[in-house]
Amino acid sequence: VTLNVGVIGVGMIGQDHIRRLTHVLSGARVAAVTDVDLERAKSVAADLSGVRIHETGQELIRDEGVDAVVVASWGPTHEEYVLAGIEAGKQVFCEKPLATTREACERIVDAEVAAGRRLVMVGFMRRYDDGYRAMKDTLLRGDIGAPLVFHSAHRNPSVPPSVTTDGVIVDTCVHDIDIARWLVDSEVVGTQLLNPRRSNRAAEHLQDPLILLLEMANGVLVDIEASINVGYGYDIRGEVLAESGTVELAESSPVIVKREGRYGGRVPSDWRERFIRAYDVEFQEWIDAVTAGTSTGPSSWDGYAATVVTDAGIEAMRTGQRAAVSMREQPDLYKTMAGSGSTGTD
Ligand code: NAD
Ligand code: ISE
Repeated sequence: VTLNVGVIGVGMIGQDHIRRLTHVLSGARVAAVTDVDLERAKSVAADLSGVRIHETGQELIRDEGVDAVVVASWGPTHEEYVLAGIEAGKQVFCEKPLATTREACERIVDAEVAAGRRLVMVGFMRRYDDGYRAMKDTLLRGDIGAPLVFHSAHRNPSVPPSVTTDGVIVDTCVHDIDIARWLVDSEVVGTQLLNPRRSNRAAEHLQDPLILLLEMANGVLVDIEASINVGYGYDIRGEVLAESGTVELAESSPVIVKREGRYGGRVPSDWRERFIRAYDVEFQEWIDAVTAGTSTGPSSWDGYAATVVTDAGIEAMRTGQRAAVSMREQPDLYKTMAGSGSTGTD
């Protein structure tokens, strides 16, 4: 059985996902694409065979030849497509963030609960990364005792001029927030934003780097350093200090080269290179689950939980004060979550 997938938004990650659905993974094919930039949709479709081009995302979702939908358009547009996917009863893989505000995420959670079954998976691919999985296994085994502090650094080589400081919290820190919830198995209850000395490499309007502090319900403290103009590469770092040891991500380079009295390895150039395997594993799990008529992975609830924190992070930035984080009661639909990417909460 081949799953016919429709892709909404064929920019950087949309094209990367189309490549993996077409050439890397099994059990799926791209049946339709759309983009507000129709010329871009046409040029992407030209490299594929038998792909329909739709003028709108809504039209693509209604296409009877589309079994499941990938939403890879800009964050503020996710809500309308995820809601339409749920209404059509189709499984939706939505790139992060699920939506850009708490209210939008709540509307999605409400619609999915009303549908009575899980239809949405959110693209928090770090949960499928070998490094983070090994960290989680170490913590679950209790080898180093209970976690106390999680240091997370998220460094991009550079960003387009359109990126704002709010966007860094909503689009970049959201990964660290999700992985913090998953690793230490607890919800965020408060957040603060700290502004270190600004990098000369950053555009005038940006606070770069920034530090977002998270207080978890189980007492763990998380510091997220987001630096988006480091120049030297795409560098994702993570270390958990626990009661009797630490666990941290290793460098991602598969080899170390020694020459002329020095040693070194490659720093990835961007997220596509750093998380290439994680995206593959994430998508294969989604394809397999959807084909089997089940659901898997980070849920709308996880998307909501992360965005509630990014909303609070923006509030903390505006006020300069700690912002409390409160979530609504978790609906039963999300209490028994299937799939290796899912996590329970406190
Ligand atoms: P991009 O700008 O390269 O591509 C987005 C595409 O969506 C563009 O082609 C744009 O024309 C199209 N688009 C915008 N609004 C649309 C609409 N209403 N309907 C249809 N198409 C629309 O951006 P990107 O870097 O590919 O990011 C896309 C999404 O993927 C964002 O939500 C982003 O946060 C997420 N993303 C996730 C990761 C990850 O690591 N998981 C990495 C990059 C991007
Ligand atoms: C981008 O949208 C991603 O999701 C990348 O994983 C992240 O590193 C980057 O900061 C975001 O802009």
